[in-house]
Amino acid sequence: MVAEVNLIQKLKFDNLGDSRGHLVSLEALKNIPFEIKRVYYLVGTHPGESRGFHAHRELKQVLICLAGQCRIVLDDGQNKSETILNSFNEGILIESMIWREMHDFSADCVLLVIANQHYSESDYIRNYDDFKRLYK
Ligand code: T46
Repeated sequence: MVAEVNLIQKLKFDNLGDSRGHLVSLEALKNIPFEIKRVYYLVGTHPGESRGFHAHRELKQVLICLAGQCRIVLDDGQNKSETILNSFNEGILIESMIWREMHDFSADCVLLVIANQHYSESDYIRNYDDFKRLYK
């Protein structure tokens, strides 16, 4: 029997907050395991809309749900794993060549994404059959 691979790489960030509230600090090559070249965020995703449905050839990213929640599905071509992101001090690392889908966004979801590369459309693999072919 082949062991199931868990593709979810969780990152836990220290909460440096105090009686005034929370504070989380993200630093390249410290609690973010790469040099940071880009930060973007997804807000106001409409209920019932899913996002993603692509892989990246080189890009690595960390996803953190600052508010609300969403469900992330990762697929390496052989294994599928999923997790709910719903904590401002927990993230997941997505390595390159992982197919990702984002589902079930709550109306208040704020999804922060930290990336190790600038935006490049040529880094995207947006067709699942192409992804499977490249994976082999
Ligand atoms: C990912 C998941 C988690 C840019 O011009 N610059 C950017 O930095 C990004 C991220 C996107 N775009 C453009 C490309 C598209 O025309 O914005 C448009 C929407 O992007 P996309 O449909 O790829 O968005 P999602 O939410 O499906 O995926 C995004 C990221 O693109 C992707 O890298 O891993 O979030």
